[in-house]
Amino acid sequence: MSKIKACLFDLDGVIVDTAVYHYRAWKRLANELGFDFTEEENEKLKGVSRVKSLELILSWAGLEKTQEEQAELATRKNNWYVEMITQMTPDEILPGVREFMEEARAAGLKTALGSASKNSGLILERTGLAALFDAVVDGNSVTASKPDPEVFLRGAEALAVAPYECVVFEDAVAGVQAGKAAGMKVVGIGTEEVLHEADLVVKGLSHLRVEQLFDL
Ligand code: B16
Ligand code: MG
Repeated sequence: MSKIKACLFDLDGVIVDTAVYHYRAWKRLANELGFDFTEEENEKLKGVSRVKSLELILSWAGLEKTQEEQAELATRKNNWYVEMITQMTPDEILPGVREFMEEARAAGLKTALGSASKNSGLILERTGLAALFDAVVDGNSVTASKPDPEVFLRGAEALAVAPYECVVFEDAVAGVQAGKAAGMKVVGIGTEEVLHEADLVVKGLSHLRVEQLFDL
């Protein structure tokens, strides 16, 4: 008998591709401030909190801002981002996600979201996925950013299961590290080259069957 009892899903890059909206909004902010950043630099923002993302972007441009200015810039970016995600539809759910979650729930597994985003509620509502989650832990309820395990430990707690009974699904290196630091199994969504610390790597949830979780 397998010990796996729950699935903890990251949001951006696993359930939906909101990275493209984050990128557009951060780029618009950078351009308004008179600079730009590369797509390669943008990769470093994945899975990282809003405040930390802004700090990184400003450091790439060599800009220093006061706390008040930083708060205003983060709000400006978030307003553009929220404008975009408000237009999201269920068509933007990544391939195989709904089917995998339904299969997991039918197999008796519990499900939770473990995301750094403070906008996860709106995204789950717009995509119609909210009802498939037994618990949501996101940037509104955690203080430490991935690779700290807090978000996933809180997810296990909310589902009343032990960490070793959970599988984390993550697309970011920091997220894979957070899952491992929590003492959980981790399925990386992406490439083996980048996510080699995961227990198993697949291209997307359409390439995975729930029964494979029981062999991890
Ligand atoms: P927000 P995840 C993360 O989502 C994104 O990957 C990251 O780019 C973003 O800065 C972070 O959420 C915070 O998002 O500004 O909406 O609070 O991958 O942890 O689901
Ligand atoms: Mg992610």
